[in-house]
Amino acid sequence: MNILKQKNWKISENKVTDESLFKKRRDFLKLGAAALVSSSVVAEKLAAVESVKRASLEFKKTSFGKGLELNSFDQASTYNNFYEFSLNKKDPAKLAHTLKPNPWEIEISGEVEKPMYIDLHEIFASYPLEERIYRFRCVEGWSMVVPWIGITLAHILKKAKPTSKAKYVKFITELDPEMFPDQKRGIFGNVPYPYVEGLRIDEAMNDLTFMAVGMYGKALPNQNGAPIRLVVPWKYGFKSIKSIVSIELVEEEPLNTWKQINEAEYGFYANVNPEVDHPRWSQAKERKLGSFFKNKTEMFNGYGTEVAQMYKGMDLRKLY
Ligand SMILES: Nc1nc2c(c(=O)[nH]1)N[C@H]1C(S)=C(S)[C@@H](COP(=O)(O)O)O[C@H]1N2
Ligand SMILES: [Mo]
Repeated sequence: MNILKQKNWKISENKVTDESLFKKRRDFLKLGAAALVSSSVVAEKLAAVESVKRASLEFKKTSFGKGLELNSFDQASTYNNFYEFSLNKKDPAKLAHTLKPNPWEIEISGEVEKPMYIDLHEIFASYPLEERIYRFRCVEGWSMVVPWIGITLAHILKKAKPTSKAKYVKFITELDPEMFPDQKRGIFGNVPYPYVEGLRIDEAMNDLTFMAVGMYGKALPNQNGAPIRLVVPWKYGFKSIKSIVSIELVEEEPLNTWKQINEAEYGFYANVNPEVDHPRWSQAKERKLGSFFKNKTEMFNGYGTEVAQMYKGMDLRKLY
């Protein structure tokens, strides 16, 4: 996404890149590789090694997304928005080895009868994982089709028993500058961290709302939000927050990061809508990764049957 409020010098990533490549070189040497030609070769080899290491998952197939043509694993795992690493979409795949997804806990707090910490292993052990093939649409105008593996968010929330005051759900990404190089830069970073997102409680409980722990048959690559990230397929991609450590049930609408950065351009709801243009570009069409032609954007990204009733009576031009 474009960050208008920032000057170009803030976007320079040289320092971060150098540091990360240095560490990567060390890691790679630990793996027993010799004769390194250049740091970019190291980065690429390391990324390859990491993708081989991803754990295979057991899951059941579902009918979600039947008939859609999948994007390749390569496309989905090398073209990423993950600002905690970089603004450049090719970089997270090379830099995300600093993210340590194990061990990992999610805190569930706020308006719940049973506040708790859930260990990621519990999620793997206590729920049957399912695969859901969803369309995914970034607000920037690109899209993809991904086979996610995970469980519904409703499964997790019900465990903590939301009270009647729980009107919204607030999600927070891990804050750890050792894992996320852009967080080291504090207020000079690209985004105010930690990254925050939110959903209305009925959106959070909708059966489409998914917590992914894997994709393409295996655990999530770090750059796609390991070990656990949200996937809300009828909303623009920035709602699908990565590497979540906190889920808080709250009474008031939480201020999500992109709305905080630029409210005129990014709202709370962020439902995919071909009729509401971004102030700087049209949303009428989109380009699927890897395709030459553009397609028409679908209202609610094609999920209107499942979600349109939640927005009855709302002015979706104002509540964008
Ligand atoms: N924590 C965090 N979550 C994030 C982002 C981010 O920068 N940080 N980018 C968002 C945006 S803009 C998009 S399009 C998707 C990209 O997910 P992908 O890399 O798996 O395609 O992640 C979303 N979640
Ligand atoms: Mo995005």
